[in-house]
Amino acid sequence: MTSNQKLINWVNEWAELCTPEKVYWCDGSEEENNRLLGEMVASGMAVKLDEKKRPGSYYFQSDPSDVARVENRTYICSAKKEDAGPTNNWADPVEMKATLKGFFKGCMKGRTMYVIPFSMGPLGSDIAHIGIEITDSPYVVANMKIMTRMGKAVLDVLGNGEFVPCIHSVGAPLEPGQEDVKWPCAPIEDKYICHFPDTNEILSYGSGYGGNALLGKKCFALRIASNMAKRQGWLAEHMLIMGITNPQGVKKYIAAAFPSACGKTNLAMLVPSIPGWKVETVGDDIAWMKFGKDGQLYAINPEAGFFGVAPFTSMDTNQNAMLSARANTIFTNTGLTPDNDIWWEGIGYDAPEGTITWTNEVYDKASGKPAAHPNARFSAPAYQCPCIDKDWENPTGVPIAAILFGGRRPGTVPLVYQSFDWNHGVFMGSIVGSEVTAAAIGLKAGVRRDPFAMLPFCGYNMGDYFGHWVSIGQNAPDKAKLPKIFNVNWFRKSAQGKFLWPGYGDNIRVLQWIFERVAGTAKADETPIGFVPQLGSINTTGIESVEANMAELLTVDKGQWKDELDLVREQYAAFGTHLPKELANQVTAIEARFEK
Ligand code: SAT
Ligand code: MN
Repeated sequence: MTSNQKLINWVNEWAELCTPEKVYWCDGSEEENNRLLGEMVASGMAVKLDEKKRPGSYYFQSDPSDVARVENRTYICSAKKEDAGPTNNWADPVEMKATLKGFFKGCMKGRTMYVIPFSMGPLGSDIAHIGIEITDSPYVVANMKIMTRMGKAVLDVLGNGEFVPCIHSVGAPLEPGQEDVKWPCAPIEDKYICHFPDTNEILSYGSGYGGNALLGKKCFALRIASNMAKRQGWLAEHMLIMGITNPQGVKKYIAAAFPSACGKTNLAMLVPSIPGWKVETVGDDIAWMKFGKDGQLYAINPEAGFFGVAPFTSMDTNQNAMLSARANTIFTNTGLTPDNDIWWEGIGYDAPEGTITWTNEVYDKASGKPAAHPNARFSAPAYQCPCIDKDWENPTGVPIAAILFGGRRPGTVPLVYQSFDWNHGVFMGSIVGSEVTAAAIGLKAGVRRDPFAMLPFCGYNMGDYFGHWVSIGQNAPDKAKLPKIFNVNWFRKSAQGKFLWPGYGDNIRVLQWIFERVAGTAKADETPIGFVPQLGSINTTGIESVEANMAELLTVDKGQWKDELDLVREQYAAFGTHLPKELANQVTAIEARFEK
């Protein structure tokens, strides 16, 4: 299927080490997809869902130990430890390769080695990149078919060019006669998710779960791509991309980064609550951004599908996600109904009698055990999204007018504010975080910082990453055309602990203010932390009861910000000499503005 000798040699080398029963090159066809899914149904790995209710869709239950990304088993293997920085696990690349070769030796015994050529981004786009994933998991093949552009067409575009080598095994060789399990994987202490930024390689062993196994996503499109982007002067970000059209038909695109559990997928597919406004989705998770010839920053969504959290997704909370998953979708670790459909907590109706849980037991609400694992997922093709943007596959990308950051902050942070300039915006990205209660993750209560929502995904020293963002602003071909930067906070609470802002579809009102700031029309007050909406400048028509909350939603409190900046100093101290002075300066500048 290819004459790329480097690729052929590489596949042969790994086949020799992993000793699969056979090697199969994926062509990406429908026929192939149906055949593999059919084989998985026959072997008991998958359940075919009801063809009328959920056409072309399949259900999987993972091993109970293999349900999420494993951050403590995830490594950045740069030559120098310092280049991984204080926020990543580091391992020596030579030692780690030797360890992994031990694990990979014979690891595909009794299984097929699939070779998956895939493109992150529209085929042939200047912003796109090609990877080849080797895997022994047909589940990975079926998911890569949804989440990326994959198959023969990618090899044609690749020709004799360069690719990012991605090697994956579930780490469960089969001895002759040994019966396979439903979800093969290795025990936690044998799982390794390793990135070699100096050679752009990815080696993943022991897990079949999404972010650990679909190597195009977090491993390539964020951890390796962030390294490539730093070297080449572009941005690989954990951001949604959406188009917003106002009632006059003017359209602007924004990119936005949020830590998990802030409703990023919901925002990307928002149904506006005010008439005349329209939201369209380019991507819900990752943005690759490069300057175009016209000096604007353009973004593509490197993915081709949504790998969304199922629980609490419903026709009320996110109808566009529900409709995206109406067919041709893979569901993992949800509940399964007796009539072969899926069910999960918060889907909007009660579980039918006889629903099976993700651990394959009969669901009993009274037991307190959920039907769906909290991290149960749907893998749905993006083209099925009713609000998919017409330019979502445009190889040029879409021009980004604004960048948003946000987190869950019950106090301190106003509903929305705008940075004074690029570096101040980089500062805002660097202090992104969500408040956690002590109970939530067993840590001290406080703000869990997640800079740029990239904490588990930045493939190099986070301090240098901040510096890269500063340099993007410095080296912009036309500084006037840089996106404007904002921070939003849908989660501010009153002294009584009540949310002050309704959220969901009403978030369009905040997006309207942002849209109009970019257009130069919305009114703002200059505060020490940035431009905050003037009272009355956020559209509250139809939600008049919220007007009484607006002053509190927009408050910038000197005492709270003193505490915030103390915490930022603590956070910044970890980066030592890698912290750009431009960011340290922001802290003193804000303090000075408060004293004026
Ligand atoms: O867990 S995944 O990396 O597959 C998805 C996510 O974290 O957003
Ligand atoms: Mn994500």
